[in-house]
Amino acid sequence: VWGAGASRGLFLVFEGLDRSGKSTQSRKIASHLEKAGPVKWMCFPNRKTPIGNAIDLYLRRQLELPDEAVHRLFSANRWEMAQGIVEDLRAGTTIVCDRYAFSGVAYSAAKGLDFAWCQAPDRGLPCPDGIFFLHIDEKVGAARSNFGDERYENAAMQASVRAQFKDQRLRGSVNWRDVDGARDAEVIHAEIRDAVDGMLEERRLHAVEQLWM
Ligand code: NYM
Ligand code: MG
Repeated sequence: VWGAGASRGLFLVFEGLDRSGKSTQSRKIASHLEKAGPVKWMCFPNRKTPIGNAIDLYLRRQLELPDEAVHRLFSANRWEMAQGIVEDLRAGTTIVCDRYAFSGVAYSAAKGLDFAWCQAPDRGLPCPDGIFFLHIDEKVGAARSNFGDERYENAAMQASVRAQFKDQRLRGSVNWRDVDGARDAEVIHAEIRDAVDGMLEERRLHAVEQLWM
């Protein structure tokens, strides 16, 4: 557990399937929060680190890796940022993050890896103050999807990932909110903004906790 304080930053995570609007919504809330103080936007995978480079090659099908190995790389890519996240939060910077450990588990478990095994390497990471899960149903997803040729960007995989995201082992012990992602972007943003403004003062009084511990 890392120190609480009235001035610490908030750690907000956006999760969902590919094309669910995470990038749009995470950037909108980051701009909104910038009016109140320093904000950093980040995403996982962070393709810029050496581990992230390997993940990027894997996703673009230029590198073959066993499912177990790439799962550990995705997790390591979060761990290499973890200390920096805690330091930023303590220094008063709010962090808005596009995908985190929840994607890590959902995508790997969707490939058939054991759910608890997938969760284990991310235990102990900084725990977000809020997770906004942008839910889109099959039909909306199919209508929106203009999938590229990255791995996982196909309807069968997305359906399987969607099912994994429902698992209580992901949602149970964290501040998880389902957001209907099928609506107009401004309407969704207004709902998220109200939720975040409502949690601002309350969450800061809590220490930054450790995920799934
Ligand atoms: N992904 C993302 C995983 O499989 N495991 C993880 O831990 C994370 C963070 O990477 N299809 C997958 C989900 C996406 C892909 O992410 C790239 P994005 O946000 O679509 O660029
Ligand atoms: Mg994607």
